[in-house]
Amino acid sequence: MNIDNILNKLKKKETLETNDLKLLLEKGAELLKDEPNIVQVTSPVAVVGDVHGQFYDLLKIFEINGDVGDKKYIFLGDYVNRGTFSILTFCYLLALKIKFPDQVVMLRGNHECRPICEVYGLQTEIERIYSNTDPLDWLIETFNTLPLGAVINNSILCIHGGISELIKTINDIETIDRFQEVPKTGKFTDLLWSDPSEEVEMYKESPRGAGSLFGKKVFDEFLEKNNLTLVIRSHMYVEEGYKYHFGEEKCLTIFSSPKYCYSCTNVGAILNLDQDLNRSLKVFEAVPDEERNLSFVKEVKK
Ligand SMILES: [Mn+2]
Repeated sequence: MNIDNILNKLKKKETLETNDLKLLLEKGAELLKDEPNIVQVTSPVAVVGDVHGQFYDLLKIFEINGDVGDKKYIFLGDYVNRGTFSILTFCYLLALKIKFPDQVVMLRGNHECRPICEVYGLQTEIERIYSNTDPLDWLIETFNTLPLGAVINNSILCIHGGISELIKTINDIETIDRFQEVPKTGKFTDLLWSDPSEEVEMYKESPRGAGSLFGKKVFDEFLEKNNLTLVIRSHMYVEEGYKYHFGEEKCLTIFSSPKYCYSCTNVGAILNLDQDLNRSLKVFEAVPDEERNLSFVKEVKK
């Protein structure tokens, strides 16, 4: 498999043949499975939130913020579903990971999970493009190897969702068996599903039906116990692309799907951290609808 050829193909929005797709996913999984649950990263680094199959907007991120190869990136998960180009989006990032293993960190989001992909778009996309749903099985196998978090310079934690009553220390994340489907409850689930809430002090059941809401009190305790200055997470639609919670700049949501679902009014954001961890947020608008070419999508197979 020639990774440059694959990257060029994907960038041109060409559909990968099943053989190439399978090889790419296997190679990616091989690489990801050797990473720890929490990947250690040193700055400078850029952090990107949910991209949800919005491939044109993902390419725009690299255009406005610099390519992998010149720059290190952490992606917070939710690569698939909602948008039209889930396979392209995930495969492109995975191909970059294979080409530049030390410059790309890909975390698992709650959408990288079979039941969610059966309902919110990925399965339908596979049925439209390929003659059977084997690619879904291969994708899920690769999702099951994605790491759960990253720590930047020993002081900033990146996760998809949030903290958990069951997780007191970062070491509690290290002990999770992540090579499986996202369970319905527990530490693993909370990391991928939880949200901050100004309305609660401690923990409360989440209206999402998985994970929990966590309040300022438990969040501050978690930061202190783990010597952290900031938690960066995504998972939540935010109109401005980013949002600080709890009236301070210690819990940050980054959402990177502008015009979410091609219908919302939000902008996307990414965070750049320089060598000394100075933060700069970059906000961007979606690629206009008329520039999104759908002609490569094959006809529905009868
Ligand atoms: Mn999510």
